[in-house]
Amino acid sequence: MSQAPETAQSAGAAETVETRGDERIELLRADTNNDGRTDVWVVDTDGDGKADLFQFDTDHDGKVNVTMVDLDEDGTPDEVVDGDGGLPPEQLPPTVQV
Ligand SMILES: [Ca+2]
Ligand SMILES: [Ca+2]
Ligand SMILES: [Ca+2]
Repeated sequence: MSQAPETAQSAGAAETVETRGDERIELLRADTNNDGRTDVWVVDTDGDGKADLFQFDTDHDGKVNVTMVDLDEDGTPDEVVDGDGGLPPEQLPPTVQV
C-alpha cells in the first residue's frame, strides 16, 4: 500500500493524437515551477513556424500529462488528450524559465 492514490498514470500513454505534420520543432520549452525540468512544450509539427501542439507536465514529474493539438492553428485547441499523445518530448532543459 505504498502506491500513490492516483491510478490514472499507466492508462494515459495509449492515446495518440493526430497532428498537422510529423515534425517536432520545439518553439518553446518552459519550466513553470523552476525545478529545472520542463513543464510546458510548444511545438510546430508542420514547419510553418506556428505552434500547433502544446504539452503540459501538470504534476512536474518530467512526463507529459496533457497534450493539446490546434489543427487549424486558430489558437484554440481542437483535441485534448491525456498523456503525451504518442509524442513524447526529448528531456532537454527548458529554454525559458517562467
Ligand atoms: Ca518544472
Ligand atoms: Ca505549425
Ligand atoms: Ca507529469
